[in-house]
Amino acid sequence: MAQALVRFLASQYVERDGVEQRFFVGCWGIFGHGNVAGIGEALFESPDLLPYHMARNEQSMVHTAVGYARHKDRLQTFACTSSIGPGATNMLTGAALATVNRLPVLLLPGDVFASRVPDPVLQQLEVPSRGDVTVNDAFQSVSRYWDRIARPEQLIPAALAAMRVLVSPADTGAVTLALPQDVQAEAYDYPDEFLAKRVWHVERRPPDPTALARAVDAIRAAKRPLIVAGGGAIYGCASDALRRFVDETGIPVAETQAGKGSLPYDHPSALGAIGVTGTSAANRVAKDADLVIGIGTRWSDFTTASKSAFQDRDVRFVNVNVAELDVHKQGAIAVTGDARVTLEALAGIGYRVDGAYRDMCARLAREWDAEVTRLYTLGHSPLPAQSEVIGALNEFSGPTDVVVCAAGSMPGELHKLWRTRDRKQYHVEYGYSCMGYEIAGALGVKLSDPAREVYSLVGDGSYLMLSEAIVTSIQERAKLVVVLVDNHGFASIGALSRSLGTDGFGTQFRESSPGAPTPSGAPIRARGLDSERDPAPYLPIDLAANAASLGAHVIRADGISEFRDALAAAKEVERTVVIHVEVDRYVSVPSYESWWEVPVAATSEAGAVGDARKSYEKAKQKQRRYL
Ligand SMILES: Cc1ncc(C[n+]2csc(CCOP(=O)(O)OP(=O)(O)O)c2C)c(N)n1
Ligand SMILES: [Mg+2]
Repeated sequence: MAQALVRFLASQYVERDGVEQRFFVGCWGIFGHGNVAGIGEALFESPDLLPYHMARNEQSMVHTAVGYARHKDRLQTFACTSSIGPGATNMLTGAALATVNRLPVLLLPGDVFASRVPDPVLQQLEVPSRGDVTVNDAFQSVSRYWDRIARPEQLIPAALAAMRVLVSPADTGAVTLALPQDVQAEAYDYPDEFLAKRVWHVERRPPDPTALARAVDAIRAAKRPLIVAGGGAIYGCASDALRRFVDETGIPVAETQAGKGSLPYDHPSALGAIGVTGTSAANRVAKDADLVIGIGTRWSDFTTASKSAFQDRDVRFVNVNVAELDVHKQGAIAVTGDARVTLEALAGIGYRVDGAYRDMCARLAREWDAEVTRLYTLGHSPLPAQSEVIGALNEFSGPTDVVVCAAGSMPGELHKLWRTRDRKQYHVEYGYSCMGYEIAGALGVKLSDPAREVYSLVGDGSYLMLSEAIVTSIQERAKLVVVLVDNHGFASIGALSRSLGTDGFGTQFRESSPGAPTPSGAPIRARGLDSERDPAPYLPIDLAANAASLGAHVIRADGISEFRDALAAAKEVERTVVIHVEVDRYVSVPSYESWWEVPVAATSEAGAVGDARKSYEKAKQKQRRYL
């Protein structure tokens, strides 16, 4: 059965806009008893069908596959094979990330024996009340399609269903086919038609004319329209159509994390990031907009500033989206369709915003750009601010170089500050904002587009969580430039905690053991207390040495000028480089007229929590339902 599966996967092609390509470019894996003899034998026997890539962590290999798929606009991906038990469940986080971000990946966890003869097999979960449950059932909630192949012939409908979902722009995400280890090794006479080349045509679904007409009426009636471009605008390659539409109509454009890069940052209609991590320009325009046109966005709470971004009493929404799940959000006029085709259909509607509105948007965009320059050049000392690291990298990197990030304080700062010049330049995974995606995901980007320099921006916390992909990048000869921004802990959550009255509790990498004396002899007052008065020293972590031990070329940069030199030096190195730079954890980019709902304790002994609760209750009054 596994041999047939490998042949089937190698025979699947996608076609969009006349370009045909293989859908699966290879298979990542880590072997154990649950897959070594089945899928392992099939991959060993036919290396040309589906090239095998060895990973070191199952979560990480799914991130790599997903990073690849995102950079390829969802038209190509990898399969991922794991053993049973821990190897399988290690992929759960990767599966959730793929599904939340609507990115295709095929997961093939090994499973317990369908025969049940050797039960309980090594690593088998036993459920007293159910004979048919294994740990792989946990994938059901994080997969867009899930099946278990208990008989070899079941592979035929399951593999076809898997493909239907993986190539669907509306339904894609993680697909899981759990493969009982005995069934993998069984023989079955699969029909030739099942294994023959099959081309999946990815449609560009046009909008329904009556739905489009409703949208046009709403646009024509708008005085202060705003477009919010999301991931669908990028995956649908809608940038040119978007540019033509806004050149014609003068409608300003704000971008979500996944949609950043839809327009170059200096386009006259570009207002930059929107929402909690938005720019002053976009957030001010959002506040008064009377019509908001979402193009391929799923309206996360960050995009809507927890439903407080759009304050006009009568604001209405138009949603252009391939997914019905998204198209009806915000009580919108729903236009189900491909972003590019729909924008093209909106051309020539004879609408233009008035000059005063356009001038105001242009002024706000100029003011924002000046703020970016200020934050790029703060000159903070003795340690630089993170915004200066972002600025130096932005100015150094070429327009098609890619920046990859996922969690911590950097995604928000990048969303605000990164001057994007190419639609595939900005790769911040913020649907799941998963610590540990940064290096593994960057590896996927590099493999998908080796000509681009790929910069992985990773915090020290994320680095500690998952950095073994450095080893895999060296194995794959896929050079990454990892910018390791060290601030001795979870600066983002520390700042959030301070704003909620809990003093950064538990967010610094310091020695802590309540009551025990520190090496300096002073007692520690509280576990993980984040305060400059805290006597506990930072833990003696040398992440640069760690990176060197994994085989990376390491450069330690002390300050921004050395960081610039390091970037130049890194360009000349052929293998993965890690640039270690320390920043001041207390200097962060402020938020611009936005809010995010994080619930604050209604009762607390700590006075600061009470104050935070009052602010929280006040801010909540601005929340809208947009029904
Ligand atoms: C897997 C995972 N666990 C927890 C979180 C919650 N979280 C978000 S940011 C963060 C700290 C990240 O630390 P670091 O990478 O050093 O970045 P910094 O906040 O210092 O910029 C945590 C714990 C998360 N996003 N992902
Ligand atoms: Mg940190």
